[in-house]
Amino acid sequence: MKISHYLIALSFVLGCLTSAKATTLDTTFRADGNPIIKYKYTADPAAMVYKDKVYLYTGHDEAAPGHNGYTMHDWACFTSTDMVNWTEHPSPLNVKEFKWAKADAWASQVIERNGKSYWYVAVEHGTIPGKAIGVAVSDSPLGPFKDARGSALVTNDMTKAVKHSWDDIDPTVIIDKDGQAYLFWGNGICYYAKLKSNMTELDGEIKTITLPHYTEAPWVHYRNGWYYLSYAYEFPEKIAYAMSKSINGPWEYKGIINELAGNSNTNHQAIIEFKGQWYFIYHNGALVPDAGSFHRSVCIDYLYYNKDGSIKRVIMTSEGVKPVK
Ligand code: FUB
Repeated sequence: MKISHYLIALSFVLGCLTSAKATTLDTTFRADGNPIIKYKYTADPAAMVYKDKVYLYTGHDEAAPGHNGYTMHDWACFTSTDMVNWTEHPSPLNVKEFKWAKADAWASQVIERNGKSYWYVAVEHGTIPGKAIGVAVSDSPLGPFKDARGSALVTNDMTKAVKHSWDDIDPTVIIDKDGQAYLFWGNGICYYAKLKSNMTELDGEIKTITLPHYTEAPWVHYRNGWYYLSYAYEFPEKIAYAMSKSINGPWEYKGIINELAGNSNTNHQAIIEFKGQWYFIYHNGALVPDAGSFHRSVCIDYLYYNKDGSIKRVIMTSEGVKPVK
């Protein structure tokens, strides 16, 4: 091992020790390119812009070195006003908050409505075999978040489109211009359903969307009259997308926007606009010492559109993005 590798590993260990403080204190850092967080493993980014600030929520990969599987217990929250200087806040949510769940703090998304923040999560259900979707609520996007229902919002016995038990993962929520909220989710098939205005109950039937080579990780965003549904494509995952003039479709497949993320089977994107610039936030497996599919790290690069509204292919970079004013 080269001396530089020792130094990187040492800084990671020191970073982990420092980040232990992050459970009770805010920790500030400046992202030095990608991955943006270098002192712990972060995955499944979801981001929200709220009151001139970006809130970045991530999962937390804690698998033992060499372990071939996810070990994820809590979620993390970071904020920034320029996409480069970040503050990590004390973890606002742990899978233990959901008494009906038994494990697995998988992918999630937070959205704000009427001054409350709603955090949709995928976890393993304690009594209904399979993954499930829960929702937590808080008066602040920094938490603390409390289980909003005391039960799962979606369980595996409610969805029958595919046979495996982990199809109810990767929730993403959008509130349409008319105020109607929609939940999209799914592994192997993309499900969606309306949410009641209380944001904690489904409103009507669960529908499916057929998308080429759909794996998981749907993310829906809106720009200039178009709805965009991006998702993880094939496995190992690239990110592809479809466009529609209506949130209810039909969705037209438009192609791949991100190639395989380095050293990770998954890629899991979030797409936001902040201060006039669009960002593609994803994870790769680039951070030593244990980099890989179960030790992932969040990265940020720019996202650009063509004149017709289609999305240009993302260029993943080591340098990342520059501070935005
Ligand atoms: O982090 C666990 C799972 O890996 C997520 O739910 C998927 O999107 C993939 O990133």
